[in-house]
Amino acid sequence: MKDIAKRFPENPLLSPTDILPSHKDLQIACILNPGVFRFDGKTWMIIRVAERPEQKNNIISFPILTQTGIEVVEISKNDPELDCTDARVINYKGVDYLTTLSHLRLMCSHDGVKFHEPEGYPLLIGQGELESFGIEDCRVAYIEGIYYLTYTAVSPNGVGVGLRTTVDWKNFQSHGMILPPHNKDCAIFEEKINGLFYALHRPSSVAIGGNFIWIASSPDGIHWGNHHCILKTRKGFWDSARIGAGASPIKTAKGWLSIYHGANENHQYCLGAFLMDLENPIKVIARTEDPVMVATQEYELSGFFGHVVFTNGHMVDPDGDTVTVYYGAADEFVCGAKFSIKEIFSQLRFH
Ligand code: MAN
Repeated sequence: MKDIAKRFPENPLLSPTDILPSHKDLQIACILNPGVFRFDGKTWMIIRVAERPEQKNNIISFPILTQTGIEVVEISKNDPELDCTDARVINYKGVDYLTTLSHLRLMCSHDGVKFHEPEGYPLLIGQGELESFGIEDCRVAYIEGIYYLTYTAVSPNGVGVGLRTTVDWKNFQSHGMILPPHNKDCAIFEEKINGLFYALHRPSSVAIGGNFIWIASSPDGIHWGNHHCILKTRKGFWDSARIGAGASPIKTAKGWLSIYHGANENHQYCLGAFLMDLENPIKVIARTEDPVMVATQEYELSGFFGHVVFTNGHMVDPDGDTVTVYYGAADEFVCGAKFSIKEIFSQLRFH
C-alpha cells in the first residue's frame, strides 16, 4: 500500500495528558479527530475529548449526560449480559453504550504545530436528549462569515448529525439534529454551488445498502434534501466496510477533492481521496485505489483503538498545493501530516 503523507516529526501533537479533564471525577482517555479552521489570524482545532472515570478492577464504568449533569454507570465485567469486546462501544442487556463521553474543545496555534488551550472560550458539550452520550468528530465549514459546526450527536436514540453555528467561537446557536440516525461524517462545502449549500454525509443501512458516502443540498445550510449516494465501499479493498468524508472538500481547478476515511472488516482505518465535478458535485469523477495514508507509526498502531488514522480537519496552504491534514491516531492522539495535492492527484484514477 502507498502512503504519501509527510508526517510531522513532532507527532503526536497532542496527547491525553496535555490537557485537564472537564470534571473532577473523570479522566481523559483519548483526544482525537480535530476539526480545523482559521480564526483571529491563527490555526484552531476543535478536538474531541473522550472521558471516563478511572477504571477499577473487574468493573467497566462510563459517564452519560442527564438533565442534572454527569451520571456514572458501573457494570461488572463478569455480568453475562455485558458484551465489551470493542474498546469504543459496549452492549449491556441489549442496549448499546459508549465507553467514553466526548465533548469538543478548542485549541489554537501560531504555527500549526504547537497548540494550546485558549483562555475565555467555552467547551462544547452535549445538550438535550439527542446528545446524552456526547458529541464527536466536529467538521468546521466557514461560509459567508459564519462557521458551521457539524458533529456526531450520540444518544440511546442513535447516532446523528448535529449543527451549531458561530461567528466568534464564544456564542453558539444550536440548530438541533440536521440528519437523523444513523448518520455521521457530515462535511459542508465551503462555497455555495449554483446558489445551494452542499454537504457530504454518511448514513448507514443495516440491511440493504451499507456505510456509503452521500451528498445533499440545502437552501440555508440547515434543511437538507436532494440526497444522492455517490461513493461506496469496495469489497477486497482497504475501504471494504465503511467510508466517510473528512473535512470540507477542497476546491481545485479540476474538481472538489475530498480526503476520506475507509475501514476494512478488521476496523483498520486508512485515508483515501476522491474528486467531484466542480459544477455538479453529485458526479464523482475520480478516486484513489490505494490509500494515501495508512497507519504505520507506533502512535497510529497502538492506543485506545489501534490501526486508525482518521481525519475531519485540514488546512490548505496559500501555495494551493500543500494541505496539512490533522488527524486522530489510534483514536487517542492528535497528529499532523502534509500532503501535496498534485501528488494526491497522481494517485487518482479517473473514471
Ligand atoms: C463508533 C466509533 C466510536 C464512536 C461511535 C459513535 O463506534 O466511531 O469512536 O464513539 O461510533 O459515534
